[in-house]
Amino acid sequence: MTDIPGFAAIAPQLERLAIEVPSWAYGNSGTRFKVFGTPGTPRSIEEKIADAAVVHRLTGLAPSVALHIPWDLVDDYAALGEHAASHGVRLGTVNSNTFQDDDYKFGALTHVDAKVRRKAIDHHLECVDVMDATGARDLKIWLAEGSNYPGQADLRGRQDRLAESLAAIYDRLGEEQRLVLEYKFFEPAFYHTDVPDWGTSYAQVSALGERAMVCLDTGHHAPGTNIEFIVMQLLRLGRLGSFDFNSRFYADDDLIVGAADPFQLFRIMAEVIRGGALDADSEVAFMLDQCHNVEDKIPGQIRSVLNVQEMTARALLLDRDALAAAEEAGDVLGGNEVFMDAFQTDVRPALAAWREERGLPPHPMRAYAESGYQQEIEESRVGGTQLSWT
Ligand code: AOS
Ligand code: ZN
Ligand code: ZN
Repeated sequence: MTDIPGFAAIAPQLERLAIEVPSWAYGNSGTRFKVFGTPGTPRSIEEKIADAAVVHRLTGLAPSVALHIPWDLVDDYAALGEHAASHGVRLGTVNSNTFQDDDYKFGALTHVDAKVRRKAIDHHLECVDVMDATGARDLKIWLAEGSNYPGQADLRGRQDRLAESLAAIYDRLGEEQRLVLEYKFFEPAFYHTDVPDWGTSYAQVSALGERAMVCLDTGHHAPGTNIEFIVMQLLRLGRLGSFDFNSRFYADDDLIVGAADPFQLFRIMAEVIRGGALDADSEVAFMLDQCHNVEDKIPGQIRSVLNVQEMTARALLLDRDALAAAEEAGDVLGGNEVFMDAFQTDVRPALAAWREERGLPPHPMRAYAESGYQQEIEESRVGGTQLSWT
């Protein structure tokens, strides 16, 4: 299959890699300056799912689609689930939204007014109803809450109210369901954010119970943060629930994962593997959280899952015995060389062969370009309203 030593041995773990794609990645998105419309953009959640299914069909890597409520609101989630199944994918994580309602200007789950908190809690309970209907396991919560000026808010009071609100949501979960709390160091609030870092998310979810976990979005850290250390620590503590993969040059750029810093993605995947998150019994969810502002969305998603697969394969090739020997011997540069050898391995030809063996196109990007799907949706999806990120 390949002349890369050890490649055949990594196949079982590689086989397990599944990356959930976000429904919002298929809609138009942009910055606060401009949202560019792209021909062929879906006009319904059904069309988003059809597009996501193309990503899975060509890569074998993306079997599920994350929903966002209320953007993906429908009357009948069982029917939506059947629609997904008929396209060869399933519905995944349900993402809540407390960032687009005027009532939440000064907070949602942390708001000083109990009525506003109740409304925000009720929204999450509705998300759990959706999960019941679709069979989703995870409720992912990202909160746009915080303050812009010192003195604007009581930091401690907000943290206490957050704990109470999260407990009310957690209580509603079924036995197989999980709450996953995402952290982000800033934006839209600029002075303080109520869940700014993994430590706060960890403290909050630990207080809830065993089915509450942390979501690590790779774009949500200050520049220079050692993200793989956080991955290691959360896995060590048994609280890494999920990843939101993307990449960033400056802030929360939501660019294609692995585009800005492939080496960082490799280092993250090395800790994922070291911490058992690719083992057969792992419950860690791998998701994309990206927006494709100027590139075509479907190939943007294909490129993304391929990038994760490539860095996973390289990280699986890491010679752990040689690494451990070098580390124990205090061989600084020897250990680094073992690490870099794995990172520098070009796994693309081996992965192309691996795909062919599984009946997948060896070059999914090329296969998409040649499939005619892009032209087809550009021609057929006229009329109606294209969906956008919000
Ligand atoms: C926001 O910055 C977060 O990354 C969220 O995970 C996500 O992008 C948003 O909630 C859309 O679902
Ligand atoms: Zn995210
Ligand atoms: Zn984000």
